[in-house]
Amino acid sequence: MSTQLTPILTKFWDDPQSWTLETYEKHDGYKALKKALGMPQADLVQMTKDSGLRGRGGAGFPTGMKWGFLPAPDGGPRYLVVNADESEPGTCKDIPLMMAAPQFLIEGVAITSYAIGCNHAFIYLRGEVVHVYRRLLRAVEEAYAKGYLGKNIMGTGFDLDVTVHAGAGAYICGEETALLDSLEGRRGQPRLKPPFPAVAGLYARPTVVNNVESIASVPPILLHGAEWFSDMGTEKSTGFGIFSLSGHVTRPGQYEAPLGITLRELLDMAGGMRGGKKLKFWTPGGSSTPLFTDEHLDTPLDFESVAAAGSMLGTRALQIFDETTCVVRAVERWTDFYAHESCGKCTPCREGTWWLKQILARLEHGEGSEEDLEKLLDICDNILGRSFCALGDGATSPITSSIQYFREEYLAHLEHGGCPFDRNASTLFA
Ligand code: L3W
Ligand code: SF4
Repeated sequence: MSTQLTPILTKFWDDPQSWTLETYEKHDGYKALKKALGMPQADLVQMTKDSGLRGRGGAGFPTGMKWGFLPAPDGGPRYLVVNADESEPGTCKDIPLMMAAPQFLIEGVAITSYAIGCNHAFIYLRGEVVHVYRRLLRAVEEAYAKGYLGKNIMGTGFDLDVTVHAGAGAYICGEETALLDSLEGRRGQPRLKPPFPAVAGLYARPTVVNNVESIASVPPILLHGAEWFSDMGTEKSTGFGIFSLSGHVTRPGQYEAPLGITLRELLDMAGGMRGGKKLKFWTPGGSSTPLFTDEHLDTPLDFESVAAAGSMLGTRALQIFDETTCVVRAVERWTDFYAHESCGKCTPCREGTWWLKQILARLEHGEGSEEDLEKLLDICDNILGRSFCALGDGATSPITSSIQYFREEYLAHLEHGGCPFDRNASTLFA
């Protein structure tokens, strides 16, 4: 796998002033917007379709197709909402991108807004990251001052306002319809789909909701062409993406590479496993995606190959765990998170995640029974496909996959009367 074409979005992150508009302009910043404003809007949508860009927020839905779902203009407003509510455990790509090079996002917002006929775009950011909020406000301010946002952009007659909105800090607000409710000032809970936001989104108007990295990828695609992008990656998972590696790796961080790269190759880039230890398990796309093991080191990290191997590419959040980690403890920690973040709207997830948490806690402490494993699987079966949104489904992934690969380790807790791992030997979950 060649990684020569990357980095793109992470190219100048090492520059101490990487976040300024001046630095961005030195790296071809806003040339793509200038080009876009001279093109018919339909051509921009077509170019995005031709590039094969798929949503970088987890689901991988084709971006150009989503834009194409908007109904014909009726004279009323239509909106672009950027989902910057990055909260999936292990996912740390959008926040670093917005901190290091926020203008990629702002330029992408301007191009996308023009393409879909939107004059007011929103960036919905998770509430906890006040430093990112400040950085985005500053970046938007700089873009207004330079005439890249506001009235009559570059003298073309195109007007665009951008509002940065910080939420109150709830994982569920990363679900696009809960995000829209929250943005409208209501409690963030998922809406029934359809109608999809493309038809009835913010204030019941046609709305495109896209992830930060998806939108930030638009300016490079426009500058270099759809074919340049689709030549990277695989046939159905084109282009590049930011892979965030965390946990037991020598150099955790963000690694940009064409889709289809493998964990083995990414580990080479990241200096290998920390302390030369052995890989035990990992998440290909955050904790909502079924676990992989060392068997999957050579699985190409594209949407199709990861799905064929039984998981999901998700947000490319690779959380790496070595042989010193107790998988039951890791799964218990993730399940605590889901139980806490369940919005409570539907019974399978609200009640189910609570029970999963109780059972996992007793197993981890060696107080359960072998029957508890079947109970866990039964509850997961009652959540999966029966919950109102993807949070419920995601909560079951670490449990079912860990029992699939590490049943013996669950049983060892019962035999040992507690966790057989030495907590002090692991740098995680101490
Ligand atoms: C119009 C249609 N639009 C689909 C749109 C839809 C949405 C997109 C994908 O979940 C996943 C989830 C997490 N007309 C349409 C249509 N759309 N059909 O396409 O929709 P969907 O339902 O497949 O997925 P989703 O609800 O967006 C996202 C997984 O990502 N994930 C979660 C990460 C969490 C974060 C975070 O930290 N905030 O990103 C990680 O793997 O499990 O499966 O826009 O409207 N006919
Ligand atoms: Fe809320 Fe969970 Fe139901 Fe989603 S699955 S609506 S988070 S209770």
